[in-house]
Amino acid sequence: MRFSAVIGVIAAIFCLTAAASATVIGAPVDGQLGPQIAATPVQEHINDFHAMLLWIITAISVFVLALLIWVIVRYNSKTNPKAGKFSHNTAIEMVWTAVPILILIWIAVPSFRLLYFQDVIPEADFTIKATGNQWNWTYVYPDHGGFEYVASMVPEDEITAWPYSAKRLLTTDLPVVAPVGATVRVEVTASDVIHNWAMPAFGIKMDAIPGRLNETWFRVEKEGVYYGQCSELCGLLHAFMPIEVHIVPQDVFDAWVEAANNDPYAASDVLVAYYDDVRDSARFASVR
Ligand SMILES: [Cu+2]
Repeated sequence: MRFSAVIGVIAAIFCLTAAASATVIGAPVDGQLGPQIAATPVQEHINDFHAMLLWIITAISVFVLALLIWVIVRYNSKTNPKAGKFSHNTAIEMVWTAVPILILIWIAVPSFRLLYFQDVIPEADFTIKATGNQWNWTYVYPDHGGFEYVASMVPEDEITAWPYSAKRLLTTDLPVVAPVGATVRVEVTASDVIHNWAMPAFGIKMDAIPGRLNETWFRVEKEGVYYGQCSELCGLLHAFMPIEVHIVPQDVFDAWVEAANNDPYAASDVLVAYYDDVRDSARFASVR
C-alpha cells in the first residue's frame, strides 16, 4: 500500500495549504495518481483490491512481453533458419488453460466479497434521501423531521467569498451533513433523467434512476469535507451538479439538524460558526 501512502501524503500537504477553516479531505489533487484517499471501509477495500489487481496485471504484462522478446530474438529467420514442424504441445496447452482460470478465481473471490460488502447495508443510524434533478440534488432527512433542501453548485465568481473552504466546480451552496462515525444509508433516485450520486472517497457510485430507489451506505471516521460529482451524463449542465458532504462531530450535527428543521437554507450558519470556532482555537493554540 505504499502507493496509497504517497497519495495520502500528497492529500495531507494539500489539506494543510487549502484548509482555511473546514478541512478538505475528499477532493482531487493536482498531479494525482490512483484513487482518492479512502474515507470509508468500502473505499479502503476498493483501494486494496485495486492494488492487488495492479500487481497481477503488471506481472502478466511483463511475462507476455518477455515471451514476445524471447520469440523475436530466438526464433527469427536468422537465428532459427530451419523452423520446427510440430504444432501441439499437450503439457503447455494444459498450463495456459489452467493458469488463467486459477488467476481468475484468485481475483473473483475478493471481488465478490467486496461486492457484497458494498451492497449489503449494515444496521444504519439514519437515512438520507438524495434525488438527482437537472442540474442539482434534492436532499431529505426522513429520520430527522423530514426537512428538505436543494443543493446547487456555487458559481465560480462567488467561490472566493464563500464562508468556508470552497473549491471551484465542487462546492455546493448547501452541503450534505453527517456525524462522524455514523452509519448512513443513502437512498438515491432521480426526478427527470438518470443521474449518479458518486463520492470517490466513500467508494460510492450509485445510479439515480427516475421511479427507482437505489440504496448505498457510508461510514466516515474522519471529520472533514468530501466532494463528489454527478457521474452519469444527464444533459447540458451535467458537469455542474457536484456533491459536498460535511462530516462533523455529533453535537454540531444535532445543532445543524435543529436549525435545518426551522430553515434548511439557513442551517449552514451552524457549520460556519463551528468552523470559525475551530479556526480561532487553532490560532489561539498556535499563538500559545
Ligand atoms: Cu449528471
